[in-house]
Amino acid sequence: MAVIKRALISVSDKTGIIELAQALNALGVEILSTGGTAKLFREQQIPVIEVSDYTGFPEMLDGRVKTLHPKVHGGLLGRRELPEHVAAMQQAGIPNIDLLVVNLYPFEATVAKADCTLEQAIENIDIGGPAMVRSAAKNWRDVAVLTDASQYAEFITELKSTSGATSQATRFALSVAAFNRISNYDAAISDYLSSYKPDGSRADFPGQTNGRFVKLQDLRYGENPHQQAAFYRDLHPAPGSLVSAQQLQGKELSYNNIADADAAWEAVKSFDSAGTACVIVKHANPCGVALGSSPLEAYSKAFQTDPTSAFGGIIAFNRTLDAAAAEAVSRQFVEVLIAPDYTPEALAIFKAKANVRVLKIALPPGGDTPWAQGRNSHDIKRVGSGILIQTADNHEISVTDLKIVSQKQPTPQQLEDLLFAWRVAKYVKSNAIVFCGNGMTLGVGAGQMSRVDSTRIAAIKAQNANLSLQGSVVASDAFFPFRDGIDVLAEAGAAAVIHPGGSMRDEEVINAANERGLVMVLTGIRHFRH
Ligand code: 93A
Repeated sequence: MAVIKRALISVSDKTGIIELAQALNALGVEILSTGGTAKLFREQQIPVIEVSDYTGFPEMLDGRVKTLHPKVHGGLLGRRELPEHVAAMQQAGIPNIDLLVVNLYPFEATVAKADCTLEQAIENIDIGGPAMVRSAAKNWRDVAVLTDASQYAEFITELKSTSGATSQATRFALSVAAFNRISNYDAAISDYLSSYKPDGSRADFPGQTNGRFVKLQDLRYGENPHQQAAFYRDLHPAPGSLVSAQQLQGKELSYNNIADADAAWEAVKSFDSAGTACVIVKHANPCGVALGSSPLEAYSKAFQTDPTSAFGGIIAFNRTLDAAAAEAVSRQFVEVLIAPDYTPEALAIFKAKANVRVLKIALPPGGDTPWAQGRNSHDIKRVGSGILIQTADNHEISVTDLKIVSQKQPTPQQLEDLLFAWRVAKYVKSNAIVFCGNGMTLGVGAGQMSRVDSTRIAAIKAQNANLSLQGSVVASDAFFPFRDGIDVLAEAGAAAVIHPGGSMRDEEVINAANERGLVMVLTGIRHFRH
């Protein structure tokens, strides 16, 4: 047990610091503090010694040098059990400092502001704070270090029960937390600075080369029960992303639940401007997507696409879930439900189904800063001992981007359905073929090695669900390399097709469309998803 006799407190975030200082004072601990912190304590009649008085060296360079002094670092780093250290410190007149309480200049909060300049960011890089935290955390056998206000309450409780001492286990845990904080802090600085090009302009990519993650939870297992897994979030998550989900009820989320929930949520979010949408996902692929005049209608249509696959699915809505839709959803086996909000009646319906995981995620607000948007727009994929990084597939098309290449012209309704099908195809694993009509998917072919097989599968799925493909529209995530895919979808009953174009055999493919009396429009961009 190490009894605390002297503490150095230097905090930017003053939350809870008075209570901590009062508790330390009551235990007879001498408190040293930097300017702003010391002022606050004096105002509260808490006895405090200014670090500058303690070291005999004034704060200088606009506070850039406050605590960078041997009397501070020696006091934190000296080992109590080594006679040489004790003797050296005595000779230099350096007393022990047994507790360090520091939270750092608010760098992350500063750069999160939309109008933050490079100069403001630089001024908010803390130097003395992290240096002291490292000294104290390195010397955890003798020194305790607090780096966040959330740690104070438990710490005070421990001190009170031991008359001002800390255990070795506590000090070690605090040391680990301290190094964690420092490493995240440095990553935030390095991420931010690497978003600048040498000429001082902002680079969109690559920004997050030092991507750091914060563990949210350990998972029971990974994709399979013999794999270990955990869930991490970005250091600075994008608003409205899955990591900000609030679980309102249900069993613990599994690895596969989380992966599928993300796929469903990202897809349904993309229909925000299109209206009320429902996306049902199985094994990372949408097996039903639909728009409706209500959540109930959207769900009923999405479910109709592939009722067999929807069993045990992940279901996401982009609007508040009401009782009518909840009632309908609760009739099927659902693993995870996601919506921006729920009516109390809808929640009451799920209370009876205690296993269903119900997640609430706020839709992203419009006014995200460009920096935050850029930072969160990267996809990361593991390959061997490396990673692949790319900007996310954020491309959106509108009617004016489409090139009509068939003799037959699309009707306005067909154009609307083609755009809907195209948006769905973006969220289906390649090769993706999506038959749609009337704002709903009719057949989804996903993840096949050949486009023509995906087309066949999509048609079979529609047949299995007793949905007619007569007059339907089709989206293909990439171009048709041969006419065979066109022949299959025409025979299935499709009347219009949307795809990127750009194949060596575009002419053959367009001729096939004309021969079959199909409308064909090209997007000029593709949406591979692997
Ligand atoms: O400017 S610094 O990098 N130089 C220092 O020597 C130093 N020592 C403590 N920043 C320094 N600090 C930081 O000051 C602490 O990490 C804390 O965030 C802040 C508290 O200042 P004040 O007590 O004046 O409000």
